[in-house]
Amino acid sequence: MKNVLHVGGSAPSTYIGAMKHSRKSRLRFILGDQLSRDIASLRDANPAIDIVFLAEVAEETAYVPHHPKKIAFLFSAMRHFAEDLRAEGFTVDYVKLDDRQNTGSLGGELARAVKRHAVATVITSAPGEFRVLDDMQHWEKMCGVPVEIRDDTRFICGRQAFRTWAGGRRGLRMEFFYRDMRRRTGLLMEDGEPAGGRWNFDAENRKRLPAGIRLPPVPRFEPDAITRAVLALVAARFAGHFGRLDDFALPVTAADAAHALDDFIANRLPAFGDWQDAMAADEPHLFHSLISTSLNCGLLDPLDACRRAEAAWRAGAAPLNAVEGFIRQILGWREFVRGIYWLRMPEYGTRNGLAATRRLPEFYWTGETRMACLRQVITQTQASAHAHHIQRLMVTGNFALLAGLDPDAVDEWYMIVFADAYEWVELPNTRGMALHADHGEVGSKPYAASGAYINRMSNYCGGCHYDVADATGPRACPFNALYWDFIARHEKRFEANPRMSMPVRGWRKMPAAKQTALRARAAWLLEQLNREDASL
Ligand code: FAD
Ligand code: DLZ
Ligand code: SF4
Repeated sequence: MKNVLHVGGSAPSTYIGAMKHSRKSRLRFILGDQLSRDIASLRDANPAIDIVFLAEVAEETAYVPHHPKKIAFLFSAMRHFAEDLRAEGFTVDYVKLDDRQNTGSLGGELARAVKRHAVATVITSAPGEFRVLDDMQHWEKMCGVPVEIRDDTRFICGRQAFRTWAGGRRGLRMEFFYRDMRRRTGLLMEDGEPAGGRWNFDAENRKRLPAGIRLPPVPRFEPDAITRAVLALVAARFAGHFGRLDDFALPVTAADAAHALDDFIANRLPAFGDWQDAMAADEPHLFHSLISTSLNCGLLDPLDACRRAEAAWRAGAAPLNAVEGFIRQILGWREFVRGIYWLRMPEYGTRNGLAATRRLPEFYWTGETRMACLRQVITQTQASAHAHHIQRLMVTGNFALLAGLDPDAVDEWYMIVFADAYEWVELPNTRGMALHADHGEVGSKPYAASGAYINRMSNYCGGCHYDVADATGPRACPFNALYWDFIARHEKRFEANPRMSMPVRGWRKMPAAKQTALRARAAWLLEQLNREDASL
C-alpha cells in the first residue's frame, strides 16, 4: 500500500461470517467516498474475475438533505471513477439513482447486485461513518454471501494506531499527536528535529488581509457530458435542498483534483500561512487549498498532498510557516479528528457538555440577517457548499456557541451545507472544536470570541448594520454581549480552566452596572432568537 503509515499496526480486516472464497465472481463494492484507485477493496482486484459495483441510492442523499452541489459532485465523481475502471478493463456495475428498480439503500442495492451476478463473495472497505458501519453488519444476511470489510488504509494514522497512541493518555491533545506524526512520517524533519527549530508557526499565521492584495484565481473545471447529466438529475430531484446548483466547477476526477492541488501549491501555498485565519468580504477562497472535497472522497491522497507541499518548501518555492501550517491541517487536525471520531463513537455524538438547547435560527438557512459576517458566510455557503476554516469556526460556529444552539441542530446544519461533510470529520469539528460540547476533548478551551476578533481578522464589520465597537446599545454588535453572557453563564465551569481564567477574571472585575447592561442586551438578543421569526 503506498503512502500509508499504520502506526502501531492497522486493524485486521473484518469478516462477517465464514469466508467461502470462490476464485471467480467477487463483487468489489465501492462507496461514494471511496473513489481511490488504491482503496483496500480494490487491492488484488482482477479484471478477469472481479466485478466492481457502485450505487447511487436515495437513502444516502436523504439521511440529511445534502447541498445539491455535494450530491452532484459525488455522483459525478462516482460515474467518472466507474469510467476510469472500465477503461482499465474492469466490468463495472453502476446503478443510477433514477434506475427504476433502485431499492434506495446501499444494502438493498448490494443484495440485488449479488443476485444479478451470482457472486460468491463481497469485498468492501470500512465506511467513514458509524451509521453505515452499523448497517454493514446486516449485509451478509441480506445478501446470503460472505462480506469482507477491509480496513480503510487511506488515512496516515490507522484506527488501531490512533487507539494505541491514545491508550493510557490522560488528555488527547492534537499538538502532541501531530508531533508524533511528524516524527513517524519524517515530514518537515531534519536530523530528528522539526525543520526551522519549531513545531508550530501559528503565531506568524494570523495576519489580516491587506487592502488591494491580488488574490490568485482558483481553477475551474467546467462540466463535461457526465457532469451535465448528473446536474440535470440533481436539479430535478433535489431542488428543495439548501443551496444552489448553478456555476458548478469542482474537479470530479483524480486527474483534475491533482491539477487543482498543483495549482494551489504553485500559486496559493506560499501565502497560505500568512493569511490562514483572515476573512474578507466577497472573497471566499483567499489562499486556501479547496482540496477537502477531493480528499474526503478519495480523489486525492492526504500523505501525498503533504509530501508535495513539503517538496515545495525544500525547493524554496514556499516558506516554512506556510508549509508547516498546511501540513498541520492534514497530518495533524484531519487525522486527529478522525481518530477521535472512531475512538469515541457512538457516545461522542450525544455529548452536550454546555447543556445548549436553543433552536437553530432560520437565518442559518436563508442568510437573511443584518449581521454582515453571518450573511457573508451563509450566502457564500449557499452558492458554493464551501466556507473556509475560520468562517466555519469563528463566524457560524462562534455564534452557535455563544447563543447556546442545540448541538444536534448545529451538527445537522454543518452536515447539510458543506460539500466536504462526512460525519467522521464534521462531528468532532462541530460538536468538539466549535461548540465545546465534547467536554474539551478536541479543544482544551472554547473558541469563543467577541466582535473584536471578527473585526481584527476581516473587513466584514465595515459593511455591517451593527457597531462592532458597541456592546450594549440598540445597534451594538450581537457578538459582544453574547460573548460576555456566555462567560457569565459558564463562569463556574471555566474558572478552573487555565486558558479561560483571563476572560473569567475580566468578567468578575467588570463594574456591576456594565455587567447588568451586557446581560440585559444578551437576554434581549436570545429572546429574539427564541422567536419563530428570529431576525437579527
Ligand atoms: P485548507 O485551509 O486549505 O486546509 C487544508 C486541508 O486541511 C483541508 O482540505 C482539510 O482536509 C484539512 N483540514 C483543515 N482543518 C481541518 C480540521 N479542523 N479538521 C479536519 N481537517 C482539516 N472539514 C471537512 O473536510 N469536512 C467537514 O465537514 C468539516 N466541518 C467543519 C466544521 C467546523 C465547525 C469547523 C470549524 C471545521 C470543519 N472542517 C471540515 C475543517 C475545515 O474547515 C475544512 O477542512 C476546510 O475549510 C476545507 O477547506 P480547504 O480544503 O480549503 O482547507
Ligand atoms: C454522501 C453520499 C451520497 C449523497 N450519496 C451516495 C450514494 O448514492 N452512494 C454511495 O455509495 N455513497 C453516497 N454518499 C457517500 C456515503 O454517504 C458515504 O460513503 C458514507 O457516508 C460513509 O462514509
Ligand atoms: Fe459581525 Fe458584529 Fe462585525 Fe457585524 S459588527 S460583521 S455582527 S462581528
